This record gives sequence, structure tokens and C-alpha cells, in this order.
Amino acid sequence: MKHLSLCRSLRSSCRPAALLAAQFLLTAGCLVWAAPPAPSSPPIVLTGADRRPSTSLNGDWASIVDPYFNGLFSFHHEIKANGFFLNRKAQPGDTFPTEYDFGKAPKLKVPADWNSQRESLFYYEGPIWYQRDFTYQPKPQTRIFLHVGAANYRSWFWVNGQAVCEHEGGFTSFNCDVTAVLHPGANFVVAAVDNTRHEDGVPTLETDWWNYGGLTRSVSLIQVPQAFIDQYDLHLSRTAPSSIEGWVHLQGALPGAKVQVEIPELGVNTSATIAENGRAIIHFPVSGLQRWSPETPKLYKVQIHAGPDAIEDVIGFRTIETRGTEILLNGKPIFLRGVAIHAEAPYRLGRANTDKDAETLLGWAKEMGCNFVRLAHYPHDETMLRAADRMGLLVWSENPVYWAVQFDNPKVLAKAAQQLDEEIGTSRNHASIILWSMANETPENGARTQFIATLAARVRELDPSRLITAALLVRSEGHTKIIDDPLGKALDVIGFNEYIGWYEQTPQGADTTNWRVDYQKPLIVSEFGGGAKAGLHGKPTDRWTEEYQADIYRHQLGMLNRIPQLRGMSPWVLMDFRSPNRPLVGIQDGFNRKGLISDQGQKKQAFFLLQKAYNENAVGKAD
Ligand code: GCB
Repeated sequence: MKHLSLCRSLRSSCRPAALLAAQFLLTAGCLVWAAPPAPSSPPIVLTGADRRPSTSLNGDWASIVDPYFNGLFSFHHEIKANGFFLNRKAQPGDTFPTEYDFGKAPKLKVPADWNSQRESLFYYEGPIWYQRDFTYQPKPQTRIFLHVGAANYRSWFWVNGQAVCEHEGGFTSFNCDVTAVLHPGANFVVAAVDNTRHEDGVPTLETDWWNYGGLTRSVSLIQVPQAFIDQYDLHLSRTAPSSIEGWVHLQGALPGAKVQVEIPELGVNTSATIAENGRAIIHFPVSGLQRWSPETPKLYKVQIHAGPDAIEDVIGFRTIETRGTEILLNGKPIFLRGVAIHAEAPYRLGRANTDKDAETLLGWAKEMGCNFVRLAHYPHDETMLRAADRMGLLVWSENPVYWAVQFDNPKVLAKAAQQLDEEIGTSRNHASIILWSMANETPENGARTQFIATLAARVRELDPSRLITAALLVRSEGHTKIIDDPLGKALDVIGFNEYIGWYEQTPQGADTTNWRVDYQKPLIVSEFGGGAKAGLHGKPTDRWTEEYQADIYRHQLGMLNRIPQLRGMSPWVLMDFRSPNRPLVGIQDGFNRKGLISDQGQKKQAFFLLQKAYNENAVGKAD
């Protein structure tokens, strides 16, 4: 207890880094310095983390706003991530500055962005320190991970003053090994989260959405046995009829270890053996399987056992593939009646991350007659994907390679690849996800094509059971729109964005537009649309009115029906969302108004127009 209370008093009287990054050894009541260990191995990815028993660390965290990142950088801007004043050995008898106190610091809620919690943080882009006490009783012979649903954009974590991990990327989950640093009883965790935009970030400096910062998704502790299931992939085979195939990967197990997969409802109980690479290959026939589809979103309880570890997931089984210009779901051609969605919370605004947010957003999509959603422009929360599985919505899931990232920078490629690995590793068992999208509206040049083709090749290795896409730009020659971007070669399904009637021409321009598509592959118009302020009415020629927006949709639908290989659409966008690029006073007021529904849930005319078209099957053909 003496030990703890000393820690506690130090904690409230040091600047963050003094306590956070420095490693303390308390011997006979006096403080000496220990060499700070490097943060443990890089965070690992867990499939189905939300299905494991966990200790929630959600709730109120103390917070310190640190715009100059004084807690992490010395006065000569040298990083002190691994130790306070790394450039100067601490001396016995050093005293600590007394310029921070987590005990009295104001609170921020987790999970949540900080921008919508405190007026002064609305536009804030920079680092904020978070701190939270918790009690924990680690069990012997276990490993414990700090699971972070997402922290935008870079984050660093310390537990009981010891550095445990750092992470880059604002929309994927990761797990820091905290086994060695947890104490039985009282513990504390400190995080620094920095949403500064970087030229070499993914995404980069320019986006058309709000740069919500913070611990935006749930944080918890997950305890697993020393040998445990980290990732698994179970899906319906495309080639072997009525067979489920895939693999289970174990961490910390020796080759020869056994894995068991059970699906009680189907009477399945099968086992497999771990090979040198840590994986057990799974393949078994099933009879009486009800395939997952938007009409029948059937999910099965799947139990995986490996020694003392076990996990129960709920998984739907379906196939997705292309044949010529068709998309086949469970072997049958399908047209994707969709809409694009940002992770903006309906009504309350800020980052969407609750079941309720997901059910509201996806409920609106269902109400409109959708069987498909494009979850733009980054991986969404697991709650969204679970809801899509339950509600029967096919999903396009996207890597945040948005607009012009540094395509010629190998470090940026590594960041994009890491985020893809995390996205796929976390979400690979959702029946709803049919498309992995590599990028959105990237400029056509050799470096870009090479960059994205490299990502696509990686995804083919990681997950050959799904389709690869990207949202491309199109070019024009007179009245003809041309899709011939060389990136199309690397894709299974070609997405393209166009804004006839908004950024170019009038809505009627669509009537005389022809399309030339140089690929014999399925096409999805991944964006079209225009802005309207809910409740603003006028003539169809008056911009920003609901009538103008509806007129865009009217003419677009006519045009889209003339593109023979169109297999889906996800107009931009389901709901108005915050964007700093949208300053038009009285109309936008900081919102992109291309929503079919306002941020307060008011449905605009175009919503009903599209609903009618979807319900009457008046748009698109499956074959
Ligand atoms: C686009 C982008 C999307 C924007 C949209 C717009 O092409 O992909 O992120 O929000 O246009 O409203 O301009």
C-alpha cells in the first residue's frame, strides 16, 4: 500500500512524461531510475475481440490538453517516449516539476471523440493525455491485452508507468500486451492520443470529414491463456459445394496443438492440428446450412476451442464472387441497392460507435430499400458490422487511402498495409462484408497505381474469399464519361464516383451522358449526389433545395440504367455529416449537406425518390 500511495502522489505531482514515460523503481522508499524498456512487441490483432469476456475501461478518464506535446517531447523537441529526458540521465535526488495533476484534471468520456464533448476542443487537433485508474486481478498463466477499439490518429499507452505500445491509424483496433506490467489490485493506464494530420499519414492532410480525435471506440482488458486463438477465418467455400473452410491461428502454441470447431445447430464438431506457421487448416462439409443473405441474415453460433482457450462467435455463411460483369451472391446475380455512410452519429453527432448509432443508420438504409452499404471512408466500428450481419446488409469496407496520400513513400505504403491487416484481421468473419475497398478517388499516376495494386495483392493473400474494389475517378471526352483507369486491372469490381448535376453540369446533363467502360468487370457507382438543406424548398433549379437534390437523383437513375454492366450503387450519402470544408453560412454551417437525411433525422425528398426506385426495382439489373 505504501508503494501504491507513493505512486499515487507522484502521479499527481509530475508532468505527464515524468511519470508516464519514466520507469520507476521504488526501493526502500526512495526513487531510482530504471532503464525504460522499449514498448513491448507491436500491438497484435485479435479476431472477434468483442466476443471475448473483458473488463471494460470505458467511462470517465482524466484528461490533459497538451498542444505542444510537452509530455512527450523535451524542450529541444527530442522525443522522450521511452524515458523522461532521454538526452539527460536522471540523477538521484532529481525533483519533478509539479505542473500537472491527473487527480484534478477534467474528465473526458471514453469511447467518444473529444471534439463533441467540450466546446474548446471542437476544432482541436493535437495531443491529449488520458488517465484512468482501475483494479484488476490477473490470473496466473494468462496473457492480458489492453484492447483499443480505435484511437485517432496516433496513440501511446503506458500502464503503471511502463510504456506498453504505440499505434498509428485512427480507425482500426489493436491490442497491447500488458501482462508484464499489471499488478494485482490497483493499476492505472495513461494514453496520449494525437489527432494531428500529417502529410505522410493515412489519410493525409486533406479529407472531407471531421478529424474527430480521441479514444473514439471502446477500451477494455482481455485476458487469454498463454496459448490462445488470435485470428480465425471461417467462410463458405466457393469451390467445394456446401463446405466451410478457413483456418484458426494460435499464438504461443506448439505445432501439433489441437483446435476444435463446433457449430451445434448444424451438428458440426471437427478438429484440426496446428502446423509450423501456427495455423490449423479447417475444412468440413455441412448439410442443411441456411445461407446468409440480405433476405435471410442467418447467423450461426460457432465455438472454437484450443486447449484452455475458447471463443464463441456468431457467423453467417455465404459466397461472393464475380462472373464476367456479374456479382454473384450465393451463386446468384445480385444488384447492390445501396447508400454510402460516414461514421457520424445520428442526432447527437460526433463519431458513431454505439449499437444504437449503428441500428439507426442501418435502419434508415433498410427503410430506403437497401441491401448494401458503403461504409466510407475508413473501417467502421465492429458494432456497425455486427448490426449489418444481423440486419442483412452487404458491406463495402474501406481503407482510408483517401485522395492524394504520399504514393511514392514506402513508409506510407507500410501504414496503409498495416491498417488493412488490422481491418481484415479484426473483421474477417462478417458475412456482411463482401468488398474490401483499397482507396477513394486517387489521382491517376504510376506511383499511385503501383501503391494500390500492391495493397490489392496483399489483400488477395490475406482474404481470397472476398472481392477487391476501389472508388475511381472518371474522365470525360465530350458527352462521354470514360472508365479506363489502369488501376481497374487490380480490382474485381470497379467503383467510380461522379457528380453530374453538382460539381459539373446541371442534373439534366445526365440525360445526354454516355459511358465507355474499358473493363469487362462489374461496376458500382460508389458516389453521386448533391447538397440540400433539409426543409429548404424551391424550384428544381434552385441549388440547395430538396427539389434540386431530388432532381439530380431523378436524372441520375435514368442515366445509370443505361450502363449495362452496372451492378450496384451507393449514392453520397445517407446522412449529413460534419466537414470543416463546408462553411456556407445558413446552409452548410460546417456540414456536408449531401445527406438523404439530415443529421437530425429529417428525410429529404431524394430519400423518398430513391426508396420508391429501390422498392419498385426501377434501378439496376443483376444480369
Ligand atoms: C467525394 C468524396 C467524398 C466527399 C464528396 C463530396 O468525391 O469521395 O468524401 O465528401 O465527394 O461531397 O464532395
